[in-house]
Amino acid sequence: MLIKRNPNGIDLPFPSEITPREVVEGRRAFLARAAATAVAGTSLWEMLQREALAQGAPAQKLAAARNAALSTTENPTSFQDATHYNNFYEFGTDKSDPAENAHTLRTRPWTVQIDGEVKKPVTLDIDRLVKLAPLEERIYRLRCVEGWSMVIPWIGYSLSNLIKQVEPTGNAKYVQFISLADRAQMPGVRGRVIDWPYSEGLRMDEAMHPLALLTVGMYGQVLANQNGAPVRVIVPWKYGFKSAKSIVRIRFLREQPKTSWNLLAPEEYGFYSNVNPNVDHPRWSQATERRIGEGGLFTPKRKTLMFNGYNDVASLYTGMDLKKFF
Ligand SMILES: Nc1nc2c(c(=O)[nH]1)N[C@H]1C(S)=C(S)[C@@H](COP(=O)(O)O)O[C@H]1N2
Ligand SMILES: [Mo]
Repeated sequence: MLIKRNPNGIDLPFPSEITPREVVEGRRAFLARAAATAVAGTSLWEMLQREALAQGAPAQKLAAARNAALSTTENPTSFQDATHYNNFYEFGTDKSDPAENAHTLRTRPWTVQIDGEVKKPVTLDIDRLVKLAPLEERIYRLRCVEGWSMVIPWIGYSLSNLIKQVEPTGNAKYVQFISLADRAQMPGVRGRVIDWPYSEGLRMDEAMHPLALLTVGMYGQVLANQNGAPVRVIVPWKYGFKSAKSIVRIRFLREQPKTSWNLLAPEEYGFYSNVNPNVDHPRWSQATERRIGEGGLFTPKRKTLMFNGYNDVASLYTGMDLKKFF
């Protein structure tokens, strides 16, 4: 079994580089889970194997130059929070489910099929996709429609780099992102929460905006499985659910694609879903947000900013009624 070297020969961090605090917290969590599953009848051997897969194997480092111009100077959320408070329904609906279950996701081999209204359709191997353009680190705010936010140092390149390579035809008006939906690897897909596969989409000009990030890493490493490995999009001016994880297909379309949350509750989740403090969700306000990791229940909430603070994108929507096209 490979422990310190991956097949590409890139050096991996040694266990000694893991901070004692993480080790202590990890061990405490492990013991708690061990106690819980011992009751459920799982053998200790099985537990240890699962644990090794989940966190024992050190993550592969990924080098990227910081794009300061496109990065917020706010303090990043801790790696622990960013990898243990997740929405990834393919692995369960609780915030802690993805961290616990996503170790079964196999991210190699992996291909992304790119087709539809393009002159050069291609099925790209993930290792080629990663090298298509220079990787950048961008520290973005991520605002979930549920009312919380994080600040995450993502690694990737502008999605426009990939789009230009496949040469969209004049008919390409929308881009659809389709996530993996494999019952064998994803326990959540065995349930009917969503009409799988998870699907999201952008208008072509939104997808071409430099801020739209094709994302392959975070915190100087490859993406954690629970954050959408091996490749996802990050669209920082939109609610988090627009940023599809573990993408296997990108389609260029004439018509607006059907998207998962919009199909499930069209009056609650619009196709655009730009972060907008002036348009409330039918069941709650969107005016404020809670920054994950920031104090407790009594810490005042932050004001949510129009377009999540990414005012550059406003020109994409001139003349549009953003209350109607929410
Ligand atoms: N395939 C897929 N992508 C998804 C989701 C999901 O359930 N499945 N959840 C979305 C939601 S609601 C949010 S807020 C972000 C969370 O990303 P993070 O866990 O990396 O912070 O992923 C989005 N992408
Ligand atoms: Mo979300």
